[in-house]
Amino acid sequence: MTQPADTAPETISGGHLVAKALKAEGIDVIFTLCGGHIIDIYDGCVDEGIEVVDVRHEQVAAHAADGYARITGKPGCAVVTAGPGTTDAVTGVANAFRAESPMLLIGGQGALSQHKMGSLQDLPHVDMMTPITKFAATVPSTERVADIVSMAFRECYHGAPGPSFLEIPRDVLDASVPISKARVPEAGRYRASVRQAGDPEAVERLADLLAHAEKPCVLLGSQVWTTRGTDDAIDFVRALNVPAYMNGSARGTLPPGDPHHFQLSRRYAFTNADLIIIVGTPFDFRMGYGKRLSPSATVVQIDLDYRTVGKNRDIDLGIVGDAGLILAAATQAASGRVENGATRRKEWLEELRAVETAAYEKRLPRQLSGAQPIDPYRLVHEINEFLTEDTIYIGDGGDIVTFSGQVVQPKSPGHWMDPGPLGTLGVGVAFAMAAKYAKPDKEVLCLFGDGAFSLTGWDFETMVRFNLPFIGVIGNNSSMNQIRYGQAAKYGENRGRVGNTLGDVRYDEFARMLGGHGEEVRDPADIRPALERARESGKPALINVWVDPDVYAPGTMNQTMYK
Ligand SMILES: Cc1ncc(C[n+]2csc(CCOP(=O)(O)OP(=O)(O)O)c2C)c(N)n1
Ligand SMILES: [Mg+2]
Repeated sequence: MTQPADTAPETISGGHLVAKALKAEGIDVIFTLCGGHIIDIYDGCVDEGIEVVDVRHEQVAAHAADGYARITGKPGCAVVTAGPGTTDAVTGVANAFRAESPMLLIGGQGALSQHKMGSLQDLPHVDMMTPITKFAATVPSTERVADIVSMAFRECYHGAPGPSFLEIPRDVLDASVPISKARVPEAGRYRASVRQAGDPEAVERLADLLAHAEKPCVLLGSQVWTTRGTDDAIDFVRALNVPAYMNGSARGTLPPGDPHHFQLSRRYAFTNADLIIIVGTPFDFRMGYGKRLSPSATVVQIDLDYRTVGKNRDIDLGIVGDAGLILAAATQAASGRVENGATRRKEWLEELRAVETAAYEKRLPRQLSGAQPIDPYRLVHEINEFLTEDTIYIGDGGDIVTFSGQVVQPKSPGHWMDPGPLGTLGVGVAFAMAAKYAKPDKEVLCLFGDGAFSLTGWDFETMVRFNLPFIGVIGNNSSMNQIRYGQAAKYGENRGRVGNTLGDVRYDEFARMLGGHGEEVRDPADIRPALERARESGKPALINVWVDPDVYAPGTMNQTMYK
């Protein structure tokens, strides 16, 4: 029996409930590649004013959601279809998992009514996603759609942030239910503040350690940016006169040239310091699993995740919580003391500055090299000189990005993006997309290896379609050089060329074909003018820079990443 129209309850479909829940979280864009299983979400986005950015590969959608989270501080969202759409996005979710980036991937699924009957694109998505997410679930009914989306966001922020996954069966998504039966959590009312202050007694102990330290140093890790603890970190290093090193997303916390900004003397500092404070970064391969810290130093570790503190290496003091809050509390606790140790450390800072300057001067001739083919050091030097305070820098590649890690210094906080510890090639175009979308007033520059670019480069077309100008630079050595080095070293030059050779591809022509700006550079003197012209073009741009294929980064030659 049908009800007369004027008494019929107001109904809402699953896709529209998804869009309402995204809106409640403050999300204004989804990154997606279409499929019949998910179209009702698009229709909901139209109603809620959420933009749909459609990409050409689901990996890019997931990386863009990760990038959006890093740039905005809000979770990112990617929406992909069932089966291959979801498997294509796995790499992006995995990257966000290792990088502690909060994002939600929504995947389609066959109808519940066809569960396990062999429906189109059916796969056990939740089983696949469980090990690489903080939360993975199936939405069981239309009434619960918005509720479970809000649950997934809550789970993204448990401890160190990370990705969540939801699959929504097609009949659940397409069905309409009375609005009164659906739980629709309201913006700002379904989760708590995630800022966690450190144990006050532990903070007092940290202040004590600082008061007595002669040679302290601090490593500001990615969580300093994740928790937006930049100002607290700056206050801390200045008030207590502590030399600071930065990694991952925390690069740029202090500007280059700041008296407490150090980069090239890290190993020396870790070997000679008496107090080492590690903030918001794990003892993983990037830290030599903690083995490279002086065995006699007092080691303090601060992290959002209880499981990270003390993992792989013993520590003297562990504090769980928000980097910014804890550093601010430590500054305050130490400032109350008659002697906080700050003035005593003048010589230590001078000692490190001398090591830093010597390392810089040793490398400078390479950075200014006029050699052809171009020395990669010259390319990354030119990029570093070109960056402004408003340029977001992205690195996506092997050896060429290893070079840039030593030379490129972002000029502002939150202006450095790298894949993180998963080391995923192919994040570049996606991160550029997210960064330019979220911050249209910023300039975005991405340095690619030619291998890395070719993994996801077709989404350059998406940048053109959505008018997202950025400056892409390809360090083109026609090789997967970072891998080639290890092969040549192990098997000899003759056998070292297996599986790592790329064509001499004109990526500048590829850019032009897709409606962007493109230039080729062979002479190092032409790098700067080409960068300027790309900036002026106002288009997505690729500068194809031919770099010397037989020059390797020191990190690659030491094979540091495997040690
Ligand atoms: C998705 C993915 N596949 C493979 C690798 C292994 N890998 C690390 S570096 C590298 C070579 C990258 O080549 P390119 O981007 O051209 O940079 P180059 O080392 O030549 O400067 C490869 C294949 C990876 N990290 N990620
Ligand atoms: Mg290469």
